[in-house]
Amino acid sequence: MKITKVEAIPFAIPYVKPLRFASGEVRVAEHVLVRVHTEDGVVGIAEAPPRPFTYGETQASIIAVVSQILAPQIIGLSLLERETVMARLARTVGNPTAKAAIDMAIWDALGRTLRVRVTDLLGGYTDRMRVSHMLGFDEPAAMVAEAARIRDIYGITTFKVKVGRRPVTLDTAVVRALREGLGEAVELYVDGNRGWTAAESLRAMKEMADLGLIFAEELCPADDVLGRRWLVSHLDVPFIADESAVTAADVTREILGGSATAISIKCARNGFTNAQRVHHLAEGLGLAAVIGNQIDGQLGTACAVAFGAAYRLTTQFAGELSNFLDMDDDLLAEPLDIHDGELLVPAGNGLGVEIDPDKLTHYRTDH
Ligand code: MUC
Ligand code: MG
Repeated sequence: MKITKVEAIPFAIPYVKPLRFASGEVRVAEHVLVRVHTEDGVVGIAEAPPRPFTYGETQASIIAVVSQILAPQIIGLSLLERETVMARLARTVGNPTAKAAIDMAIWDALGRTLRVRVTDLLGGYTDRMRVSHMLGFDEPAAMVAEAARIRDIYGITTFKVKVGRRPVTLDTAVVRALREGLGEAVELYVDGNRGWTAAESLRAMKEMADLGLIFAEELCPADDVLGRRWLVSHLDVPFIADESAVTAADVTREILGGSATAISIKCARNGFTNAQRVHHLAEGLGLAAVIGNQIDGQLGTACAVAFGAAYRLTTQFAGELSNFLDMDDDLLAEPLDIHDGELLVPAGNGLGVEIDPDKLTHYRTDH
């Protein structure tokens, strides 16, 4: 089970519908496919999505750190030595999605080697998740039409609405239009990606008090320490820490500091090994946890559903597993299929998904 090679392959797939939010926008999925090879001829796969506005990584930086620093430190280790892999990767600070993709590709290779699904190695709680769809910035009517389309085609009835624009009424009007247009049968929550101040956030939440929101996420920066604590203490819905709580230590700081009351778990930035740490911490603290979306492609989404379905806690709420629907195409040989508002964990060994070699040749950008 020794690791013999780690590849980092850049690819680019355009979005049909770019996603816009307070901290940035994504028009093309310029991700990195990571492949971990073993001496047994097994290849594990995962994808790293560069999000410079969230973690400071770029496609080029991910390739450089994987090939120049991280890969040489883990070649020769066994797939079973995942704690050793973690310790070696931790010698390099930052670079969360680069490290996460290596970790998840190792789990995939382990599942393929043992002929079991990763989701069963992790926890095996269930075989599916309810899906929540993220709606990027647009005019109210367009966002209602998009949500209705996603509901009608895929049966999705939970929507995370991007907010954080100024004036706050730009966004509160959207959320009101969604509630009026889609009715009480849908679940709605909002994510500000740090776009508002604490005072703007509270004003917006008061304006939306009658709209039955289930969560508010990262409305203002966690670095506005007292402001954020003040905001959270005035809310009557759980406040999700997303980009402010990447590691288990961050989660501890944000929660014990009163700056959040729930968390987003994103495999794209934690891999499975650190996502387990965050999950177990959340469970121990009694927090709600939502499987978040790093604007993942289908491979990243296969990772997210494998993790989310593995535990009771992460299946309590819909997981953000559908934004690959906004992409023009994908690398997977067999596309993921959302219906009746659910995504099933793919059935095969490891992550249960394969890369289509022709698609990879077409979309890779290193030749
Ligand atoms: C999200 O939940 O914030 C947008 C920026 C990012 O880092 O992730 C996405 C979705
Ligand atoms: Mg978020």
